[in-house]
Amino acid sequence: MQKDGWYTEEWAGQGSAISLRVKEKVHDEQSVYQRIEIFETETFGTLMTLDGLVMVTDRDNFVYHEMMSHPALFTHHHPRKVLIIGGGDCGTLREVLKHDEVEHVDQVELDERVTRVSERFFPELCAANDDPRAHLHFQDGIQWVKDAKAGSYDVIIVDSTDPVGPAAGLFGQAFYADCYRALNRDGIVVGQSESPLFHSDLIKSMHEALRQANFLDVATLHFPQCTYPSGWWSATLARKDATLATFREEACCERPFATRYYNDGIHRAAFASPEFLFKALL
Ligand code: AG3
Repeated sequence: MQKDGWYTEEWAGQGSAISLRVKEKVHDEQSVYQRIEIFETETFGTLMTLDGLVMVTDRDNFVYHEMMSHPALFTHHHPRKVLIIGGGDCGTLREVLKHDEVEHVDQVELDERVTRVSERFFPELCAANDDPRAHLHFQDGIQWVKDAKAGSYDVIIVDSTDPVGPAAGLFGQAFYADCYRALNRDGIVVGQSESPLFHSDLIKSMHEALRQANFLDVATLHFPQCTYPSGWWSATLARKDATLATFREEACCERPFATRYYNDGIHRAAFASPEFLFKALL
């Protein structure tokens, strides 16, 4: 919602909202799937919303995109083949491609318009799109995983919108069972899992669904995301046949690329469970 120079996302049922002061709306279109709007804000750079919900701002997207990618990629012993479901703004893709071991990334986004609009308004997030390892597909991610060859991916990253509409299926057991099959022996799936404060029921149901899909270990990490509901966000990881408690610490400390949020200390700290969440997940 835009009113009196402010863009506001009201957080349904939570009696709270985020507002950003906007200079102007620079793009507005209705794609086949959703309304895509771009605003220039006063202090958060460019903002993209989908159906009125904040997806990306220039200023804080690095936290989300780094935490959706590096913890999983530094936990897997040798991530070569990566699948990104959603992720149309390409911020996650850019982080994944920072890893030299990664040989091939398939990104499967339902709405091609999100990527085309991002190429224009978030060129830095799309800077790696021409990398020969990156393969962009515009189709349904649920079907893609269903059709994927067994054992064909090392890491699957589900960079989705909230669990409503077409994204709802990305949080369910049937989809996780397909991910399990599509993953290699040591494979890891990671999905954005909403706010620990507002959506702990969802996080709990994801844990249950991932365990039912046979994953051996499931863990949730959390990080600040000041423009998403409650300002606090999470990602939930599941690993096929090993624990998520250890990661390639040396490789992480010696990474040859820059990060702005993620490092080894953040990796360890992000998995520490707040007491209420720990109890909710028992
Ligand atoms: N994916 C997470 C979006 C969820 C935000 N929810 C909300 N604003 N109500 C964003 C895509 C970033 N690549």
